[in-house]
Order: sequence, then structure tokens, then C-alpha cells
Amino acid sequence: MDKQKIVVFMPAHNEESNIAGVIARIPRKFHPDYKVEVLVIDDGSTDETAAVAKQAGADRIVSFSRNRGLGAAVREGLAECCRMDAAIGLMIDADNEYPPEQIPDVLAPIIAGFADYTFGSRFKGQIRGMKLHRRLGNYVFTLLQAILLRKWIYDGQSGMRGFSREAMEKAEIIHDYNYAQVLTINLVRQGFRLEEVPISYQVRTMGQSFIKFRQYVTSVIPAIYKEMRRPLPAREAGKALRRKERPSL
Ligand SMILES: Nc1nc2c(ncn2[C@@H]2O[C@H](COP(=O)(O)OP(=O)(O)O)[C@@H](O)[C@H]2O)c(=O)[nH]1
Ligand SMILES: [Mg+2]
Repeated sequence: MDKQKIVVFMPAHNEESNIAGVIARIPRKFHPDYKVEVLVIDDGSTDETAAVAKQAGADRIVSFSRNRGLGAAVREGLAECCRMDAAIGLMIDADNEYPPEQIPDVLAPIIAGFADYTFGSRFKGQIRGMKLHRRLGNYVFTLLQAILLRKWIYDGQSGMRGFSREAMEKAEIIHDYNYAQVLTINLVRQGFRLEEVPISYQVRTMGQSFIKFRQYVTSVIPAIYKEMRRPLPAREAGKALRRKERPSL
């Protein structure tokens, strides 16, 4: 039988000093039924991100001619995974903060058929170097999602997430600036099953975070509000209820 495909994709904006390190750490052969390909969404980088990624072994690079934003890049990443015929997708930040070695762990619940959407969860795992204000920001935005979804969540802003094929096809990201919260609200409200897997996280030592507090809050809050008010696709929600749940131990 032909192997199915897992596509690991990275949204990247000016990550020439980090992206090769991430690509080198991605395990390519960890499951007998799957092969792994690497996709980079280069969001209008003005440095050598695309060339460095190619050199490091990325199988496919999609380059935007100008910077469109992280939400737009992840939306394109999910769509491109489907075009590449992926059965499973995994998104990981290109800044070397998340552990590619733990991709098999983050995908295990999807491969086993008990989840459609997974987070590599920093707050269930280990965190090194995160500043207090970022920690607090993460708590606040995660708590907001937990309240809105009536479901306990640990790490609503994780930059490492797994997707079943159906989740990739049905996901909608309603703003270009970011994806973190609106994507989870969208998928969970459609009935997709979310699981969080503990990972270890090391804050970057090179390059810069793109987050500017004011812009983040003024973009993300209205987007969350808008996503919550969108009508649910009813048929899909009903279908989701009949999916397999994880057996409790
Ligand atoms: N597509 C896209 N990706 C971006 C942009 N800014 C940052 N990124 C990528 O998004 C990921 C997370 O960004 P980062 O700045 O590390 O955010 P933080 O980890 O929350 O501080 C990294 O892979 C960045 O390369 C952008 O404007 N567009
Ligand atoms: Mg980062």
C-alpha cells in the first residue's frame, strides 16, 4: 500500500537565521504508514528565508510577493497541504521555539483517530524563557477561549498544531493578521475534537517576535467576537457528534 502523506508546514517571515534549524530537526520517518514532506509559506520575507529553507531541504515553498500576515499564511498553508494531498497536516513556527522532535507526539491522537485537531501544549509541558507579560497574555487569551467554548484549554496560542484532513478542509481563518484563537473557535464549534499534548518550549534567541501588544489586542479581540457570532454549519456539527472519542483510561 502506498504511504499516506503528512505535510509539516511553517509560516515564516524573515526567519533566515532560524528556519534551517527547524527543518533539520523535523523527523521524516517516524511512522511506517506515513511519509513526511515539508512546506514553507514565506510571507513576503525580505531576507533569505526562502533560499535558506530550500537549501535546508524544504520540499515546497510558497512565497507571497508581499507580507500578508500570519493568519493569511496559515490559511494558505492548510489549503496547500490539501493540494499536496496530505492526509494529516502539522503547523510549526519557523523560529525554532517549538520542538520538531515532538511532532510524532502531537500527531499521535490524530493518527490514532481520536482527535481532529491537536496543540503542542506549552502550558501542559515545559517552558523556558517566556517573559511574565507574555505568560499573562497567554493566560488571558486562553481563558477567554475556554469561556467562549465552555471547554478547558491550556495553550490557546500554541504555534505547533496538528490537523486531520477534514479539519484542514473545513477550517476557516477569518482574519489575515493571526489565526491562533479564531481557528480554534472555528474548529471546535464545528465539532472537531481537540486534544492537547505536552511539549517543551524554548523562547527564541535569534530574530524578533512579531507581536506588538496594541496591534495584537485590537486585531484579535474583534476577530474573536466576529468568529463567535458566525452561524455554525449545522450538518457538520451533527456529523461530528458521532466521531470516535478517546477511550478513558
Ligand atoms: N506569515 C507570517 N508569519 C509571520 C509573520 N510574523 C511572524 N511570522 C511567523 O510566525 C511565527 C510566530 O511568530 P513569532 O514572532 O515568533 O511570534 P511569537 O512566538 O508569538 O512571539 C514564526 O514562524 C514567524 O516567522 C508575518 O507577518 N507573516
Ligand atoms: Mg515565536
